[in-house]
Amino acid sequence: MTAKSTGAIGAHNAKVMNRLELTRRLVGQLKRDEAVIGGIGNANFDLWASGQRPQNFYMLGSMGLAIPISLGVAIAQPRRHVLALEGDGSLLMQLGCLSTVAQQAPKNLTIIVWDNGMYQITGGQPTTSATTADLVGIARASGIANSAWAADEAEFDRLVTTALKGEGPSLIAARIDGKPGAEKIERDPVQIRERFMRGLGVKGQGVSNQ
Ligand SMILES: Cc1ncc(C[n+]2csc(CCOP(=O)(O)OP(=O)(O)O)c2C)c(N)n1
Repeated sequence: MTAKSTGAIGAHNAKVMNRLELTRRLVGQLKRDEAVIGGIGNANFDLWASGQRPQNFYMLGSMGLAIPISLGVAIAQPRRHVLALEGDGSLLMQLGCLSTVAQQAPKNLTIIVWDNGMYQITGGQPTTSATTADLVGIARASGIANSAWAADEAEFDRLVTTALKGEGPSLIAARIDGKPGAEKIERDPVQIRERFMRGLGVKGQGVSNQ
């Protein structure tokens, strides 16, 4: 049997959805100043296009850091719900973070994985999730028991609603189409950081500006 024929896509029956639509549905459920950390590229672009909340942070430059950053914020502010939005390629680059999340087990952390089966922004090279790797299976085996593929938009909404109740950590994976992110974000790291710190209420509380 070839690796391809055991492919992850055959391992689940999730509908192929659209990242911008799902991001908007997700943001529409946020009512309590939840922090949202967008991963590099398209995850960020669609988060930006869904409305620029001061509690949003947009990672620039390095793949795989939306979840580690979210874990830190979730530990620092346990009363605030924190969501990480990450692409499949970026998660695959930083898989160890899943077991760290499971070990630390913050109830207030939700991970959303946008699985388009490719490194889209650099030219559409296929990721292993297009064929052999099942990201939900990896998350469960890493210790995040509360991990699921969203079968369709309605189930995505339900999974988000449940996750926001704060019995996490949880991971929701969505298969998405190849539509590029809707808008480019402003690439101003200092402004992104300052706005986020103000949005989280930590600006001016002895946190270093360096
Ligand atoms: C550490 C690192 N390696 C490579 C890159 C180049 N790079 C930027 S985005 C990207 C692809 C990201 O893929 P994915 O997270 O699946 O998001 P998609 O582009 O498919 O939306 C790559 C390879 C980078 N920025 N950082």
